[in-house]
Amino acid sequence: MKIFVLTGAGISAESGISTFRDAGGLWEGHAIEEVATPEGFEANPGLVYQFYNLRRDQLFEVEPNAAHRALVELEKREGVELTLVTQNVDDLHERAGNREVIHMHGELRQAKCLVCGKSYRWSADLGAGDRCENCGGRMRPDIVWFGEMPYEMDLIESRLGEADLFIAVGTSGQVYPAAGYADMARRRGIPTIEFNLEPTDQSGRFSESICGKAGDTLPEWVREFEG
Ligand code: BV8
Ligand code: ZN
Repeated sequence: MKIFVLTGAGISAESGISTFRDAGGLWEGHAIEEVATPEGFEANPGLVYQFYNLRRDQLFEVEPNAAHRALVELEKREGVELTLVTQNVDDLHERAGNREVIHMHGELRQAKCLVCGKSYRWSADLGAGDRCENCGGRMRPDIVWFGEMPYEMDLIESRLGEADLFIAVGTSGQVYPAAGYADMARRRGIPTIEFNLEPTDQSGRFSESICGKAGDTLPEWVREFEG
């Protein structure tokens, strides 16, 4: 059975990483859309470097939670082929043990060159003084900002086209193209289940909403899952 899972900030909430909605879409008084954009970076690179440095530092203080671990358990189930796509830029799915994690919005632990685009594993702070080993260009967080093309869209859409079941965990479904994946699954006629504190459904995109904290609801669902 091919299962397509899309996760958002809510799956990392119980690990202590605040979601975008909790922050009221603000960070240090700046709208996320202002900070997480190429224009915001050009206008105030120091602010944007700091925004991501603080979030990268937090990765050393948090652990995967029961919801992350439930997705590892699901991946191991006999007969399950799991595609895990995350909007999150943290590394908690990898640290929980999922084999393949598709980071459609990039990763805090990566940085890329503004000139040649080469991406590097990056766990330290990133700043204006850092240079690409390949071409000497300035570096930016390897994060997909608003207005930029998400990563792996072709792979994501081909996996979505083969899925027998679509699951969304901890996402408010407001950011596209990710938010459109549930609609695409629904149009294909496969079951679509969301795990969230509250139903986010605006347009009948989910056949089932399982409400509660993902750290409680997802492990229970996986335990009862019979494939
Ligand atoms: C694109 C990286 C073109 C950054 C992110 C005007 C100009 C330009 C673009 C647009 C525009 N208008 C619209 C757009 C499109 C735009 C968009 O959708 N904007 C929205 C605001 C309307 N999208 C883009 O720009 C995308 N690119 O369109 O390029 C294109 C497209 C296709 C093909 C060719 C070209 C790029 C979007 C990516 C932006 N980068 N992240 C960073 O992280 O700093 S998005 C960022 O916000 C996150 O990655 C995440 O994806 C999103 C927040 O969403 P969620 O993960 O859902 O988090 P949220 O806090 O919202 O919700 C948490 C949920 O969890 C809640 O529902 C809550 O109830 C629940 N929850 C909380 N606790 C728990 C829980 N659930 C269960 N258990 C719990 N314990
Ligand atoms: Zn370079």
